[in-house]
Amino acid sequence: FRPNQGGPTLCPPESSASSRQTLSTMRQLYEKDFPVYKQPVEVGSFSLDSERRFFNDARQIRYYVEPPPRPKFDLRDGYKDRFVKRDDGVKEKLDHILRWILANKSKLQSSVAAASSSPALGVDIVTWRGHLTKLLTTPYETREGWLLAATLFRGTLYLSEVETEASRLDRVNCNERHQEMMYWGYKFEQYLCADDIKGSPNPGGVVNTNEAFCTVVQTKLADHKLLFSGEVDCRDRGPKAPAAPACYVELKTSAEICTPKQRSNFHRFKLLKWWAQSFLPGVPRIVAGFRDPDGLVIGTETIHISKISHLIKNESNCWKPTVCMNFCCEFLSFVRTVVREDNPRVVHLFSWDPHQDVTYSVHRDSTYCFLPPWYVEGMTS
Ligand code: 0WD
Ligand code: CA
Repeated sequence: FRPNQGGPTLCPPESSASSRQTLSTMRQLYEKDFPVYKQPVEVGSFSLDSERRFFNDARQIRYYVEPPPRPKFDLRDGYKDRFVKRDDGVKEKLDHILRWILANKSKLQSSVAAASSSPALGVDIVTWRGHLTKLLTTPYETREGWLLAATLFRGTLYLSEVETEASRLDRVNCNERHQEMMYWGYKFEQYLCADDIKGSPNPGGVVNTNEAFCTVVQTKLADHKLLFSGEVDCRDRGPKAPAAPACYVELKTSAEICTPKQRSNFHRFKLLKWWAQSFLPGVPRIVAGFRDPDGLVIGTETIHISKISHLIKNESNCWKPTVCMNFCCEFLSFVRTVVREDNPRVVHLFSWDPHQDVTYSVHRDSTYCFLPPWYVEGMTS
């Protein structure tokens, strides 16, 4: 097998990378050695406040507070009267990251060799961590496809997700039960996070999903220099806490595990997503709250990211980290061979549906354009 065996006219097996039209997502193709993935380094952070305004600082950071051994966290509390939900119909694309880049332009560029062939920013790819998570899990995804818009500007490739019609329908038709369950994750955070380093959580407060603290990290996947940002739930506040991103803690909720079948499903499906999301930025641990069907958390467990691969080893037909990383790496190579025109007004739209190959289409001056004029002007001046 070789990645990307398209139709014979488009892509004979011996065709060079530059003539590839599609990319296969078949798992077997990616069962190779784990690619080099450099330890992610935090290069900055930013905050979004209760009105979703951007700040080039860490004002929204929260501190992890150990839960009691037998918690009784009611995740339904406050859903009706103390919940401010972000308007997810507003598509922010890469805007917050771009604002951060502009605000830190000199810091980023100063670390780059003056060679004219290298990208002006000193990185090959700029995107959200969440987009990379989707790429990592693609070889194992059987339900939801994705659309990723790519634009090459001053030698750097920007990747920004486009909502699929299927996910738009899921979003607008989301039923009441599901809406409430999406709140549970945020409510759990409120039980475990303090706003101040010496403070305590305030479960009586308002949950506002506009608020976010985001880390910006730089790393390298094989020969791809990456700069991406991801939302971080909280940090370790102990005196011996390591430097970011190793001090960060990801918080998750999941249904209680009562049967061997449930445990197996948790390993095979949920841990894949959890691992991919935290491994990428170098967040070392997850604190998971296990809840009953009424939204009551009665136990928590710390899961170390580095131990997940051992946890899943006994599972038959399970996912493999190397497949995830190799697919992501090959996808980025594929995009970089396809997108050659350096132009903020050109978008290559990469599209994937389960059980299909990745394909793409080209769009000029279209509604898919996502690099705003203020960014293009700010980077050019
Ligand atoms: O507009 C879009 N298409 C996207 C916007 C796609 C992905 C992310 N975002 C925004 C989010 O609103 C958030 O501010 O980017 C930021 C987070 O980026 P990320 O860290 O790259 O995203 P991801 O890893 O998918 O999610 C991290 C956390 C989630 O935690 P859980 O534990 O549920 O995975 O960010 C939050 C959520 O807490 N989050 C969101 N919050 C509000 N609206 C959203 C969203 N659409 N997506 C993720
Ligand atoms: Ca979380």
